[in-house]
Amino acid sequence: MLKLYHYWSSTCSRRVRITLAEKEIDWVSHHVDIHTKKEQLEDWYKAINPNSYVPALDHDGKILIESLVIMQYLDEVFDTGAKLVPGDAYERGMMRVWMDRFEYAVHKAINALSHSRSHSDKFVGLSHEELKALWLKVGNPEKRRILLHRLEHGVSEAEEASSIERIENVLDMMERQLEKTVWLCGDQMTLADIAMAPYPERFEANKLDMLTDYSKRPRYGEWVAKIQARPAYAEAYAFPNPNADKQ
Ligand SMILES: N[C@@H](CCC(=O)N[C@@H](CS)C(=O)NCC(=O)O)C(=O)O
Repeated sequence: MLKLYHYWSSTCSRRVRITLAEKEIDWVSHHVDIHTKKEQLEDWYKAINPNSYVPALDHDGKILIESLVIMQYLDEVFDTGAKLVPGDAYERGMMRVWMDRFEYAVHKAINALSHSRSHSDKFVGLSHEELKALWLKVGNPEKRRILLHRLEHGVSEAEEASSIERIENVLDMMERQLEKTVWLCGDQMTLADIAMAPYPERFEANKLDMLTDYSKRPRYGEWVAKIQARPAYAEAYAFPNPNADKQ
């Protein structure tokens, strides 16, 4: 059995759900409420993912973490649906270079930007001390340090500016690549494209106008429209917020 521990609106969960849909794989959902209940900080979940992050995959009792690793595992193990990893070793290498950029530049930067925008309601109703006690439970030491630092100092203007600069740098690289190829690694959509797929919607949600002005990067704009039009994207985004009626 294939069980995905995930959160409805998490970018990393959406990457994996798009992959599952593209590959037409059946899966069972275990929704982890990282927002209201903060289940990622509970011991039962830390036994699954010691970093206190979603997603995590349970394949017949074998646990795998890290969304980009899970996506590559799914493509390797399941011979169904689309083939999402290039057969050519160089293209496969480039796919991983793009995935690395999306993880270490885009994901980390949008995390800092979201913290001071759409995620701010996460912290309403909790005192400084209650939040500190929660963040001390975060499994990943780097994330724990960042959250404790943000609790005291917020996200500085300098950090916001450097986060935007890092994302713009990646979008510029995408623009140059997409002038030459239809998808990031050639004529076929690959996991590199899926790894980036959830972020344009995040840029919109966070009103980051400098990242959503497609007249500056028209090829990137076409890519966004193309990936968002895929049925697998719609399927991944259709996963409902189980707490919608309680919020
Ligand atoms: N490198 C990890 C990052 C996972 C990650 O950042 N997950 C976020 C949601 S997209 C999370 O679980 N955050 C927990 C929190 O906000 O406390 C991966 O790709 O799986």
